[in-house]
Amino acid sequence: MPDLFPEPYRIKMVEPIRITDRQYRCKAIAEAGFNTFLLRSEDVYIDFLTDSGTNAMSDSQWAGMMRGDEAYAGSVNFEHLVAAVQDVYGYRFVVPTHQGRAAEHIMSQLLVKPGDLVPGNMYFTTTKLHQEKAGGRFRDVIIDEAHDPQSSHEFKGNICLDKLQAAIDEVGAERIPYISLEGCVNMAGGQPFSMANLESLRRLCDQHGIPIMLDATRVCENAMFIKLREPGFADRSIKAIVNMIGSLTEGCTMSAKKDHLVNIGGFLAMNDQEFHTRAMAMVVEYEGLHTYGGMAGRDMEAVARGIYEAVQENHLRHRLDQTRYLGEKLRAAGVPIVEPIGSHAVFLDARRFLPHIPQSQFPAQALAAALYVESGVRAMERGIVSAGRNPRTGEHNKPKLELVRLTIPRRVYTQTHLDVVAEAVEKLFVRRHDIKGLEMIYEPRHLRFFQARFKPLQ
Ligand code: P61
Repeated sequence: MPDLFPEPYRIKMVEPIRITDRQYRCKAIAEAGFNTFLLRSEDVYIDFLTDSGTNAMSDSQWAGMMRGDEAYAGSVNFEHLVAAVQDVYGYRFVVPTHQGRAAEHIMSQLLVKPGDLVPGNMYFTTTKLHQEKAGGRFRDVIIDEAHDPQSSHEFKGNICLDKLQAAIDEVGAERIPYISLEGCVNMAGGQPFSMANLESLRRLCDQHGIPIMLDATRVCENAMFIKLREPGFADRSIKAIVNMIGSLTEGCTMSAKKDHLVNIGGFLAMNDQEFHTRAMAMVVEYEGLHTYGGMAGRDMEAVARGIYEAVQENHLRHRLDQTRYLGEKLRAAGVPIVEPIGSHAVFLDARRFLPHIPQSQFPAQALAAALYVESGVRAMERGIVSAGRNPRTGEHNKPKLELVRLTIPRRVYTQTHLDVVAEAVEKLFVRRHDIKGLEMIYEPRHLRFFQARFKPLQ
């Protein structure tokens, strides 16, 4: 195992977790309709469902919580939040929201018109839903390598400029309200874009007058990959790289529950004054006053402090090394994973893990359920269930990637926990032929993966 960057923190408070037996877990997963989102947290041993809101806050963030100014209007914590965003990201205006999808909602309603096309580097579930609800269509313009789990391209989050140019030629620049650019593309396996790609994208967008809106949810992790992999960035600070990304984009949506190391929070940021004025008018309808959005003062303080912790290089080195450690263990055991190992999670390739289960029988869903029964480890489906249906034809979207995400919360689990997860997956891989497909017996209309229910096929 190559050198690992150790934890740049020590543990001050612990939270007990419970180990259950297989019989108990068989019952629990059946009650949950074979959907790991429907399990009770108390029935989970190691929770790798998500890195969203599951991070451990620092002593400084907790201390900041005690400095919450809960005034309805003009909270000082809002000022701290705005100052931190301006300093690190460089955007002029900030509209606070309770989490990322609320920012996506406001942005989509204000910028996307019926019939518009929104190109992006692979879809994210909530982002695409809000674009569609505003009457737009999403077009995936990520490079082809991103759809190949075995391609080891170092910047699989890159946008293919030829695909984007083709979209512009097809519908005209005036029908493209913005480009949706995500850092460490979640659905592709936590894969970064390169600065060179962003600079070329900027040039193309400038030719056509199209803004770039960043999904900054995991952009600090993206910046660390740029520092590690892209020539010319080794000596730059993460803050400087994030600031450069900010300077090449017109604004962002942010789910602070990831890189910013909090349990709840988000924002929309932009440079355009008119967009800001309209977003402020809308946030009061859906979230709360424009100086708190959907957050308490204390939560804004935790985000403001988290913004600075998120760009600490030692934090990010350890973070990416934890993920790499788990991925390399699995790879060494012959378990099929998405290459290269990404930022926030190791993704199992369910197509190669369970070649006997066709995509119509939800192999990744079945794999996540089986892993829970095997070990009490909770993971998340990221395949055909997550991809939902085409809103026009009603057909299942059939993504090339059929994955199970083993997501690592920040500053929460130890290396031994990672070993336990690796061993559980390895054991399951040995007896993978026993795993059966599933049938969907309840399907919500939108974001179905959260609440869908399944039963095993015989
Ligand atoms: C996650 F299964 N992510 O990864 P909100 N953009 C990006 C995200 O990763 C993201 C949001 C916007 C989650 C939570 C989640 O299909 C799912 O603060 C790149 O969660 O509203 C959220 O930010 C939305 C899990 C969301 C899902 C949607 O686990």
